[in-house]
Amino acid sequence: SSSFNWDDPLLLAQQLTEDERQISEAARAYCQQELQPRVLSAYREERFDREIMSEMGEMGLLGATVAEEYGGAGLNHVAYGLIAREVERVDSGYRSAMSVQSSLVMYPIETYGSEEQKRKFLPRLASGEIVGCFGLTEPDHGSDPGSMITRAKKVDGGYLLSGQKMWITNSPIADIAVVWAKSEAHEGKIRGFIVERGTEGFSTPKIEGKLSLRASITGEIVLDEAFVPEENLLPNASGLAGPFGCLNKARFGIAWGVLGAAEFCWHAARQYTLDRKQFGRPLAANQLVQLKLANMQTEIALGLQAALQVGRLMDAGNWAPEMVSLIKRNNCGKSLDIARIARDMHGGNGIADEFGVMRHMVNLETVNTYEGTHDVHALILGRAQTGIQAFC
Ligand code: TGC
Ligand code: FAD
Repeated sequence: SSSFNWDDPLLLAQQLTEDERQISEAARAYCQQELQPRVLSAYREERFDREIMSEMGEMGLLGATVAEEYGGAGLNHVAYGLIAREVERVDSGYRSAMSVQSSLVMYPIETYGSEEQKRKFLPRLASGEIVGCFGLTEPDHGSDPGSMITRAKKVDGGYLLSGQKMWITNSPIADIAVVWAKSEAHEGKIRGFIVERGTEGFSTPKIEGKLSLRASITGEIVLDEAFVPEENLLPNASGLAGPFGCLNKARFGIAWGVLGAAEFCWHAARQYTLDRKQFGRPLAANQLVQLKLANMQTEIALGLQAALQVGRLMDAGNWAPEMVSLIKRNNCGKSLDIARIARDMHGGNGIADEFGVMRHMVNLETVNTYEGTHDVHALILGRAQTGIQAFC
């Protein structure tokens, strides 16, 4: 038998390759040294520091799975998940910035793009020289993106895009936007378009007043007959399968990322209840407190094993989107519960931003909602086992 590691109870680290461990450690060092010190003021001031994208690019954290010939790191899915976990241990908003660039902008360009598009955009996205965003959600079409109203009209040399996208991570600072629209020239099918900053009729107003994910910048995309040249149409994606292909990757990263946030909250609650004394002894001496810590440890350990298994299956090409729904839903819901309980265990201090637990808690409200809400993923899993589509 071997000894029990309270913070790695099922020996996740031993199940990783040497390369994966090194990537995880390098990501953790960067995140703890460079991101953690910034997050408190960024959150208070509702600010995203643009240079973080360039730093992440330099560290090789953008487009981790994208091929090296296009500036990516050429890593496997497990390594991408480990990076997401380290970034989100600091803040879900920083992980959002990384996920969108990697899974929702670089991935579709690499997978659905022309050779020219890959050469033109991917290396600069990988280095963080340019920032991208992903426009699927609309003000009146969130869980049901198939009903979108944004349209592409064919004109000489390209398309005119009209419509509005809502709740778009990074849009106000984006140099390019991957926008999904119904194209009249393609039988009304959903197609992907790369819209470049500076295009007339393209604007990205910032959404103010978020009580969650405040260290991430979010905005709209407004398209008023914005001209997109033919060469900026993604040639190899048609229908909802285009954007969903990207979402599979981003949701997988989220399933790892949220557990980083949950680990932060669990470790903080453990240390706090060991240090804090009430009734003459540490809070951690109470059975109720130990029960909460045991539940956190268990859910995180199981969630990580599930994420690792799906990552290994993705790397082997033997996976299904429903597996991703299962871990995205479970790990987000469990992490949100863990953050709420950790907040409670900190008593009054739990509401102070210096302690970080309530920031994670309110961030996880968003993460539980975006990329398919907790309930939408239940409906996807319900459909897969009953054959009955319950959401429409
Ligand atoms: P449905 O009939 O299920 O499918 C339509 C077509 O799409 C294909 N498809 C998929 N392909 C690949 N992967 C998947 N996961 C897929 N899911 C569906 C499907 O095969 C079909 O293809 P085809 O060729 O037969 O047409 O479509 P539906 O309209 O009934 O879908 C319903 C539902 C609920 C499953 C879906 O709409 C859904 O997942 N809704 C949630 C929306 C969502 O996740 N939005 C995310 C916006 S992006 C975002 O939140 C970024 S936040 C980033 C950050 O800051 O980190
Ligand atoms: P709705 O779809 O209106 O859902 C509201 C409620 O109804 C939810 O509880 C939902 O589960 C429930 N519901 C919906 N349909 C059903 C049903 N059939 N049965 C039972 N319950 C149902 N989108 C992008 O495209 N790009 C981005 O970069 C992006 N970033 C985001 C960043 C932030 C900070 C936020 C908050 C959102 C972001 N989103 C982004 C949008 C996100 O994906 C949507 O908010 C999400 O898909 C839910 O859509 P909705 O907000 O319209 O909610």
